[in-house]
Amino acid sequence: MLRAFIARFIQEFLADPEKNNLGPGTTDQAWDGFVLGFSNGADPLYDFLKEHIGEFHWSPAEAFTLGWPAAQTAAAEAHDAAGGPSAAGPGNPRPDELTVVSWALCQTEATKKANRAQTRFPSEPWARSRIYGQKCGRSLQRALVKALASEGYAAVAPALLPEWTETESPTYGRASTWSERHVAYVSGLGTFSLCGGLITERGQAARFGSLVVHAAIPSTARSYSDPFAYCLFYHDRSCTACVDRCPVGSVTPGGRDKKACAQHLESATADYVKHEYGFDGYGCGLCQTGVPCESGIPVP
Ligand code: B12
Ligand code: SF4
Ligand code: SF4
Repeated sequence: MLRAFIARFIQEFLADPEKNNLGPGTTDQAWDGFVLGFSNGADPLYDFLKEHIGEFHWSPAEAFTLGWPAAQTAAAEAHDAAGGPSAAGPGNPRPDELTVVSWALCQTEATKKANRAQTRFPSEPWARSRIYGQKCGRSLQRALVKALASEGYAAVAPALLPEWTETESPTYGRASTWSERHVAYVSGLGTFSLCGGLITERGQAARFGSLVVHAAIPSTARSYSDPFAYCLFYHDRSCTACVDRCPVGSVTPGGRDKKACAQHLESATADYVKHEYGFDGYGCGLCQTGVPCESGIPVP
């Protein structure tokens, strides 16, 4: 029942042009639908992520406990306002009493088409989706936390916590305390790829969000065991399209140079976006558009 409530909530949120848009000066939609997955807070893969990425990566229980004071206040306010059920529960629930809700917001055909035509810098809609689409995604996270509180379920959006931070993984370099892609992977949404993006059933051209809710919701089945199952390069070496799309050589069959990507993204594209499109932003995503995994799973 809660699954359906969450899916309906996201659907209705995205159907509202006041919320789902590419920012000032346009009425274009930011996101064209979504893919949704669920995983249990006690899934052993969350322990694996601590070994794999670094001890700093939060388990769902750690993230929930960090956000609990604010979640409790929101739940109490929702209770007072609506007279509905109160989100009762301990501040330190058992991991198996928690569910991670993870979603991918899918780029529109117009944004993908515009980015396909680019060879060095992002198209305007893609750059807008990075800034204003992200704003929409964050509003969705906050609104869903509030809606769940009104239903009596305390929830926390880990990536929005003030404690969330980027840091360095001993093995993988630039990382963070809550990796939305890894959470999506655990929640059955898709697999990693040669260029690093997560490929979902709607492809790589997407942005991810998640929250941890104090409720037991059945997990989404992971239809893969190989973490790179949906990428053609790992499947049969038949594709390296993202290597060719990257304007700065960040993607190679031997691995990725995250620093080259970050340098291009955060410096060169920021200057370009300001100069060409007139707003403070950045973006790239050339490796996620004009490639076989852009809009679906390319592996037969
Ligand atoms: C730091 C960061 C960056 C850094 C580093 C990127 C990186 N690869 O980690 C920089 C600035 C370079 C960057 C660039 C971009 N980013 Co960024 N970024 C993040 C951020 C804030 C944190 C990522 C993180 O914690 N990574 C953790 C490390 C460990 O991840 P990793 O190195 O990729 O993990 C590898 C290993 O785990 C490995 N692996 C090996 N063996 C195994 C085995 C198992 C079992 C598993 C599970 C994994 C695994 O596979 C992974 C892929 O190679 C997230 C937001 C968030 N909170 O998650 C967005 C995020 C990853 N970025 C995103 C996007 C869209 C972009 C850009 C396209 C920029 C843009 N918007 O135009 C580019 C794409 C670059 C690329 N090729 O992936 C999206 C991802 C979309 C997608 N389809 O995957 C995210 C999730 C933001 C969002 N909210 O949607 N980003
Ligand atoms: S473009 Fe090809 S090699 Fe690159 S991630 Fe997509 S399927 Fe894999
Ligand atoms: S986001 Fe751009 S710079 Fe970064 S890996 Fe992809 S194509 Fe290369």
